[in-house]
Amino acid sequence: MSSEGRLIVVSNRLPLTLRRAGEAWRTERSSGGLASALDPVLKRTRGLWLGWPGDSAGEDPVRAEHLAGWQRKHGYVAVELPADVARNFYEGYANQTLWPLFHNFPTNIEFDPAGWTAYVEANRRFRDAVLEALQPGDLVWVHDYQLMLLPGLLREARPSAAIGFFLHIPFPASEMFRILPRRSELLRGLLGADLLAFQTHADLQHFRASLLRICGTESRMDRVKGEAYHTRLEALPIGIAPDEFLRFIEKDKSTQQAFEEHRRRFEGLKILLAVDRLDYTKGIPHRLRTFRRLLERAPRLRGKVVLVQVAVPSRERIPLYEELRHEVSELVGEINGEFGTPQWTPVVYMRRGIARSELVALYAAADVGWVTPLRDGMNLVAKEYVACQRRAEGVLLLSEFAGAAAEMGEAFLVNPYDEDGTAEVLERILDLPLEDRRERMAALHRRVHRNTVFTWSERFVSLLREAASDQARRNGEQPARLPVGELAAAFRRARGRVLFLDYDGTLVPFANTPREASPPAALVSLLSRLGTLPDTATTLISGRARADLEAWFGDTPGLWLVAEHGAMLRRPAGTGWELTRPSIPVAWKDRVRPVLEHFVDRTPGSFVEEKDYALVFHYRMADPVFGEWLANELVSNLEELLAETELRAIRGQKSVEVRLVWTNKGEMISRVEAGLPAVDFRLAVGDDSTDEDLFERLPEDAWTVHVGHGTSHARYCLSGPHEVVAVLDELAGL
Ligand code: ADQ
Repeated sequence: MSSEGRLIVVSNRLPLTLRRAGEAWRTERSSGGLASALDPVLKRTRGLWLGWPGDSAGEDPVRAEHLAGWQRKHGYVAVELPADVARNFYEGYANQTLWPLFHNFPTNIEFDPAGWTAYVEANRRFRDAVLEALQPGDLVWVHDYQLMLLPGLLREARPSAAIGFFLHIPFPASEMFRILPRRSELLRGLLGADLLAFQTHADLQHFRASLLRICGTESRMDRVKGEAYHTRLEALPIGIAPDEFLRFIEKDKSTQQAFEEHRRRFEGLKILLAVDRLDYTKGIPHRLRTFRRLLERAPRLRGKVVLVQVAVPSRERIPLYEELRHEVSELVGEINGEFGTPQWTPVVYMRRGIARSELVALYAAADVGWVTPLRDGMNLVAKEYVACQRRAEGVLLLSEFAGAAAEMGEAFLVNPYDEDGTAEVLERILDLPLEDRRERMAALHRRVHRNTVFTWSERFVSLLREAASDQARRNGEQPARLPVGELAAAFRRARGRVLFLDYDGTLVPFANTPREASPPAALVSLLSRLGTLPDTATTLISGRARADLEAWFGDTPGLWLVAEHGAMLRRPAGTGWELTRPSIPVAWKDRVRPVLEHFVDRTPGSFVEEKDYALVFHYRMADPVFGEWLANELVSNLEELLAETELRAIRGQKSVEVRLVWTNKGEMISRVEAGLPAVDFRLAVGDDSTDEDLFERLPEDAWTVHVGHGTSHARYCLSGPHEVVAVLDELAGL
C-alpha cells in the first residue's frame, strides 16, 4: 500500500492523547473504536495520521517535545485547535447535534450557532494541516462525523487530490436528517470526496434519499454524478484484527491469569458480559432493566447468573452524559440491593477503561456477549467478543439496531427497547444446547476472520485509488471550453454552414412544464437572423412535439425544424412535416398510456405528455424522493412490457419517455445537408444524451458543443443557455 503514494489518515483524535498532569504531560491511548481499528493498518503503511492531540497549553516545550516524538515514531501529526474551538466543535455541533441526530435521538439535540461556527473553523484548520502535509500521489482518508465539511474544503483547494471519507456512525433516514440545521452544507461537504463509504447499505440508501430530498440531487446505487466531480458510494462494514485478540489469549501471561481469576471468582455463575462507552446510544439502562426483568421472571436464575457491565466514561462534560452516569449507577444499586445476597452480587459494574488483557480475558470467559445498543454504526465489541470465543461455547445477543446485525445473522437479534422480549430471549439462550451454540459461534467466527480491519482498509484504499483515477480520466475527457474567437473565424471563412441546435436546456433553461418553456422574443429573432444567413442551414433539433415547434417557430424564416428527437422534419420552404420512415407505428400507445396514467394517479404533480410518436411521463413538480422512486418503478415495469418491441423507456430530465428506438437525432444530419452545396462548417449544440447521438455521428472537424459540466462526446463545452445565446448572437452578427 505504501509503495503507491502515502496514505494520509485524518480523524478528529489521534490514537494518542496528551493530558495535563500537574506540571507534566501524560500520554493516553484512546479507547474509541476508530483507534482500535486503524492503528494496525497505519503501522503497515508509511503514511501520516493527522488529528487533534488533546489538551493545549500555549507555548510549552515539554508538550512540543512529546508531539515531535509522536511524529518521528508513529507519523502522527498534531492538528492544533484553540481551546474554545476544540471544545465548541467537539462538545457542541459534533456531539450535541450530529451525534444524537445520527443515532435517532432528535430530542437530545442542542443546536448552538457558536458550535456550528467552531465546527466550520475546526474543519478549516484540519484542511490547512492536510494541505501542508499533502504531496502529489497521496491518498487522503478522512474519518467520521466531526469532519464532514473537510472533503469539500479540500476539493476546493486541491481539485485533483484523491479524497476518501468513511462514516463510522449510522446515516439517519432522510426524515431525521432533514431536521438538522446546516444539513445542505454537510451534504455538499461530503460530495467533495471521490469515495464516500458507509458501514451498511441501509446507511448508504439513507444518504441517497437525503441528497435527493434536500438537494434534489439524483444518484445511482454506486455513485453521485456531480457537476464537476463524481462521488463513488460504497457500503464497507468495518472489522477488527481478530488475530491480535487471539494472541492475547494464547500468549499473554496476564490475560491468562485474569481469565483464571474470572473463572474462580464467578464459579458456578453464567457470565453475561457488556462492554460499552458510557453513552446513551449504547442502551445501558435498557440492559439493566432487562436484566431485572430476567431475574423477576426466572427466579431460578438468581444466584446463577452475573451481569458484568464494563463502561468507559465518555464526553463527561456534556450534561446528558452526566445524567446517564447517575441513572446507570442508580439502576445498578437498585438491582443489587433488591436481589443481591452476601454470597452473590447480580451486577458487577466497572466504570472505567480496562486494559486489553483484562478485556480479552472477560470476553473469553463470558457465556453471553450482551451487545444491545439502541443505535450503532457497527459496534466492534460484538466482533471482539466473537474473536475471543475460541472454544465457541458462548452466545452473542445482538441489537438489530447495530450495524453489525446486517452481517452477523447467527447472533440472537433483539430489539433492545422491548425489554420483556429481550429478557425472554436471554432466558432461552441460557439453556441453549452446546451443539447449537457451537454451530452459531463457529459461523460468526468465520465471518469475523474473513472481514477484518485489514481487508476493510485495503478495500477502502483500493476503491479510493480507483475512484480517484477514474476522476482523473474523466477530467481528461471533459470537453474544453469553446474557443469563441476561433469558432467565429471558421464560421466567417466557411462556404456552406449547418447549425444543429437543441432547444430545452440548450437555448432556454428547463421549465416546470413543457409549455412554460416558450421562447423569449429575443430568441425567436436571433433564430430568424441565423435562418436568413446565406449558405446556412439553421436547424432546431429537439425532442419536442411538432405542435410546440410549429407554434413557436412555424413563422421563423429559414429555420429547419426537427421534432421528437428525429421522428419528423419540416423544411424551411415547405409547410408540411416529413416522417423519417415511411410510416411510424402508434398503436402501441393504447397499451402504454394506461400504465403511465396509473403512475400519474399515484404521483401528485406529475402528468403525461402526448406527442405524435411518443408518450412522456413528467415528474419535475412531484416530491423529489417519491417522483424518483416511482420513475424507477415505472421504467422497470415498462421494460417488461416493452421487451422484444421497437420501443424503449428512456429516462430524461425528470421524465420517462417511451418512444421508438430508431428515432434518433443522428439520423437527421444527411437529410439536412443533402440540400446544401459543399458543407465545410458544422456546429452542433446540446445538453443531454440525445445530443450525444448527434455528436458521435458528425465528422471529427465539426464544432460539437456540450452545454453543462461533465463528460461528453462533444469537443467543447459552454456552461448554460445564456452562454449559448451569446455565442449565436455573435455568429448572427458576422
Ligand atoms: P464507538 O462508539 O466507540 O465507535 P465500538 O465500535 O463499540 O464503539 O468500539 C468501542 C471500542 O472501545 C472497542 O474496541 C472496545 O473494545 C473499546 N472499549 C469499550 N469499552 C471499553 C472499556 N471499558 N475498556 C476498554 N476498552 C473499551 C464508533 C462507532 C461504532 C463503530 C466504530 C468503528 O460508534 O458504531 O463500530 O466507531 O467504526
